Amino acid sequence: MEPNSKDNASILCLFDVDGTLTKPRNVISEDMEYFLLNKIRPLCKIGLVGGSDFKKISEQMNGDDVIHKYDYVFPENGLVSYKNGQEICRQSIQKFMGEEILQKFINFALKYLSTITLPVKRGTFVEFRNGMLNISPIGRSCSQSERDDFEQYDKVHDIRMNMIEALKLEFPDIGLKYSIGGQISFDVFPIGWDKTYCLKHLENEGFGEIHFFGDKTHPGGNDFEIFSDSRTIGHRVSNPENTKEILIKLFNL
Ligand code: M1P
Repeated sequence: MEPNSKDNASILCLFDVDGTLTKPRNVISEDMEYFLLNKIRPLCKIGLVGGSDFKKISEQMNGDDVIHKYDYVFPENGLVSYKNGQEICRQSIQKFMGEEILQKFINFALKYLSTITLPVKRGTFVEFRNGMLNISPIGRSCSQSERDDFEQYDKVHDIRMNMIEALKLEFPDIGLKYSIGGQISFDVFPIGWDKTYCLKHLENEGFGEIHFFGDKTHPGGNDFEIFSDSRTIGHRVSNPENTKEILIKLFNL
């Protein structure tokens, strides 16, 4: 497998962060960072697109200078976007939904959560981000082991899927989409504000090929839309080591 474009400068390799470049919730390994910045960046443009906000992405990618290490950085699916170290755009969910509907939605979510009992519950059940709400039945302030346990519990009891169904039923026509991307929560955002949103910022950048690498590429996963979008060449990865292997084959390294 080799990129089809003759000119590597017109290739963008765009990476999901969590599970693709880093182990879930971990910092990128020294080896992986060295490989990307020293072996891949000289060959093509490189970018990141994550569901998390900038703070979390920069923590996972070794600090705020991530915006200088990568040509493009798209936190929150690209609702916040950086190109060549500069912020170029910022979108917000409150602008899209309006305060009244936003509050009805948050109130319903909190009411629903107040009716379910889990093995443990902690705090921060609704996290408000620029471009999405992140809802966590256990609460985002849980410990790593509580987080791991919830993920297993959810696989058996479908806590997140059931809550999403209840939200869909209550708010059938407000243009929202739901995505389970991580271990303890799900994201809620306007339709079209999935990872394909970041492709808007790349339309006039002259790329011949945009290779996307992600681990949650199955239907319902938060990489699915961009992975299957006709504007990208999608690569399904199982972990950071697998991402590296695919890049080695792709560029004949
Ligand atoms: O990047 C994947 C997901 O990572 C986190 O999910 P969780 O805390 O449930 O493991 C969140 O930042 C989520 O928004 C994001 O989609």
